Amino acid sequence: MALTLIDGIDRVEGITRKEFQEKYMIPQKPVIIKHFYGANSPLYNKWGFDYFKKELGHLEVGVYDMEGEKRKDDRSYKGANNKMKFGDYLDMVQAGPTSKRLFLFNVFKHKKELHNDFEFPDVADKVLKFLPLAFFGGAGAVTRIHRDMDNSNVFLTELAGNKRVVLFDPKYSDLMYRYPFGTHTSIDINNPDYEKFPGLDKVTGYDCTIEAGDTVFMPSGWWHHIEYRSAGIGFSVRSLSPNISGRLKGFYQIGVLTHLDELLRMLLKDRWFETKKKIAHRRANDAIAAMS
Ligand SMILES: O=C(O)CCC(=O)C(=O)O
Repeated sequence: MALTLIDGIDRVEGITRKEFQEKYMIPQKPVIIKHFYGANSPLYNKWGFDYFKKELGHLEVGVYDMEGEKRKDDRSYKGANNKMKFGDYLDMVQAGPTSKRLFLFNVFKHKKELHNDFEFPDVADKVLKFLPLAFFGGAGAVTRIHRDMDNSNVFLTELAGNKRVVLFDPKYSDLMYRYPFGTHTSIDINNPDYEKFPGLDKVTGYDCTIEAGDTVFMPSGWWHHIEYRSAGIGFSVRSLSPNISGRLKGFYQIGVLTHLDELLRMLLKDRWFETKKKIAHRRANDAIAAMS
């Protein structure tokens, strides 16, 4: 039986600050905004595969491929296991399906002028304009389900191609078997194992597709799973959580919890992962019991 996913995310265009704050930021509700940066923005008209190939194609990048890798269900993948020229990588993703993804490659560091190509619309406060991120992937690539460690709101814009985005409210974290000390889970949203993870039966997510020109607003702490339907380029800007406790949680997760997790993994090895699994299951069982 498939997970309960609904197609209920609002789609808007030309939203004002007041409307965005009232309907989406304050209630922390996802929304898809068409041409968020203005239809004439260079983001939509200049940034694309050809542009990046021409400007940055010569650089060597670290490409990540999950195949053959030991799964690290309870944490982020921090390293890239293949090196290649950025231009060759872009040719490869355009040529056909590939699970190879490029992340942690900072195009803005190599081409500072890119910062001048976008003006973040005045819809949110505490926008981390200095920290834009770019994501590249081929058809079939998957960004496995996670929440962002810094607990920020994310404005993820598709610049080329299209991708499936599945979102879950953070209120379901326990029922989704979130590992403690982190922002990951072992659940597979396309093949839910209800015997192992019975809490999934009580979870409802949002399922949508974003096309080139769409920005999905993923509120602070929302779980996201992303599937590249075609070769794609994504761009994201973040803003701090609208409430102080959300911001503190982000700082705590990045500044304390993640380091403690590394330390305990080093000291206890596999026993640490087993302990985390037990805690995740205990929390899920408590959440299920509280609902019945
Ligand atoms: O588009 C992607 O590949 C990943 C985006 C993402 O996970 C994020 O913006 O937090």
